[in-house]
Amino acid sequence: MKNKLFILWIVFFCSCNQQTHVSPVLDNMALIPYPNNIVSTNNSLKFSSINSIVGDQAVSYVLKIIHNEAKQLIGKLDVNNRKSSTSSSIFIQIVNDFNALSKEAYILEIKNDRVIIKGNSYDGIYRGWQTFSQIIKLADQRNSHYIPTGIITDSPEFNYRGTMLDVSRHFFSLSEVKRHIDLISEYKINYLHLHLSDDQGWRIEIKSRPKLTLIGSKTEVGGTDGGFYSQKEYKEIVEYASLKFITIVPEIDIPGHTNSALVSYSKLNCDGKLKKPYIGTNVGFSTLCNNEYTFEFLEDVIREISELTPGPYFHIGGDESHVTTREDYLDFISRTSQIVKKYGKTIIGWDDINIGEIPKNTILQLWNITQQKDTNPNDGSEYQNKAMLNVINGLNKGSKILISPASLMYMDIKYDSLTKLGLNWAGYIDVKTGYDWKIEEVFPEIPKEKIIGVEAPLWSETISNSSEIDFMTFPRLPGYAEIGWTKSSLRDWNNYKTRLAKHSRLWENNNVNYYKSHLIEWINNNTK
Ligand code: TNX
Repeated sequence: MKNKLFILWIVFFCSCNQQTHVSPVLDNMALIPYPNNIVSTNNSLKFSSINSIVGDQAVSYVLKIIHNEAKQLIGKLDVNNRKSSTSSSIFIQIVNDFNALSKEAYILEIKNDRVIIKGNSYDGIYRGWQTFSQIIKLADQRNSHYIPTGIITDSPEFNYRGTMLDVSRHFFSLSEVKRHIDLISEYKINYLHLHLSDDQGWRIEIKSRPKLTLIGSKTEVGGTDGGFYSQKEYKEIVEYASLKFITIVPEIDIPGHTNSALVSYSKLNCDGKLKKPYIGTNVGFSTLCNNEYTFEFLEDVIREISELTPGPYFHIGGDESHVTTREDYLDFISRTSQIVKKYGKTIIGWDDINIGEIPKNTILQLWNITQQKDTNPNDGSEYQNKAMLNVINGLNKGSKILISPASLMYMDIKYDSLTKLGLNWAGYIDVKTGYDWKIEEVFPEIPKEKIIGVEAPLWSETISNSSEIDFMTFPRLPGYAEIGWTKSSLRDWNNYKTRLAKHSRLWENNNVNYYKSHLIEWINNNTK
């Protein structure tokens, strides 16, 4: 009897002990995007015992960035310049000897007394840090000082995992853009495309063309005040994003979607007269005039923006130019492409630009897919919308493809018929529709090596503040981030939705206004 009691006591003691010390195994954590390889070692690390960040001179740039973030997450940390790991530290190291195709590849090793993050570049080390920081944020709140041990060896499926923010239909302030960068960065998004001009407003200072901001920036949809980023502010956005290893892609949409330029400079209009400002939401009614003045103008714009932009891409739009003649459109695409090339950037354009003379490495952004099938006018066969014909034509010209199908990836499309914000021209996109598809199944015609990645655009006809940006972005964005990062063979809706459910607590902690889709059994602070 005494023995039995003793055993019972041991069992009781161990289970109590487990409650305070043992966290879930590493491969069960609700990580998004899910890493491509996790080996759990079934121990735990008391992360509050970490008291320093260690690395040598070669990593000092990224070490400083990580230190700044880690202080907020873990608390005060010392920085030590050393070439090897010590206990109670996060050790970061550049290694050239692991076989990784991507500069974002990393190895994250969580031991019971230390953390080691390795990459072959700063980007990789930072991605490893992001995974570690998500593990801490997801750690069970009742057990918050412990996280599970193991080794994550990870690298992204696609090098481009982007989102787009339309700052033209509605203008968003510098702090709203920074907030958005913070939130998308949690999911390893690495490109932010800014739609800087459209009919309703011009949003970036061009020093040689001051009327663009004096006149063209003043309006936005609905008649409220617009705004613009000074060159200094734009640089601040670029810099802020770069600290999270996010590259800014600027877009100046031509030759259509240009009313805000046409209200600023009369010579851009073929009749020489200024247009009236536009605050509605129609598309396809404006065009630049195909004349020499316009090309001098475009050269000024492209030169100034390229000089402010360290990233490799310049987006020239090219969509829905319904009132530009085909001949003029072709001139616009070929001449503008040459200007972009002259300033050292690679062209991205909406898939419409495939018909133009485009340089070999041009990137076509596949967008025009709705949820209905179209009929091919040539032979009556069914095909999956105009965009597929555009993309196939572009592939034949040596283009690469950025995947942004409206019916699956547009974050301005309503979740369902009851969603107050958003549009529904491409159907409805609830969390499952947005996540539960595979690029190779939806677009079997596009060879994988021709796909640079994915981008989820957020158009802003109906969206005018941070809370509305959040609502359309979450919970869909994490799914797009995972489509871009995680091998499709490892992705599964049922598994994903249980992981996603645990992210609501992270959003609530940051006051993120997310759509509480009934497809997800949300786990939040109040139910903990
Ligand atoms: C189509 S996507 C557009 C935009 C609109 C969007 C609304 C694209 C290249 N053009 O001008 O804002 O639909 O969903």
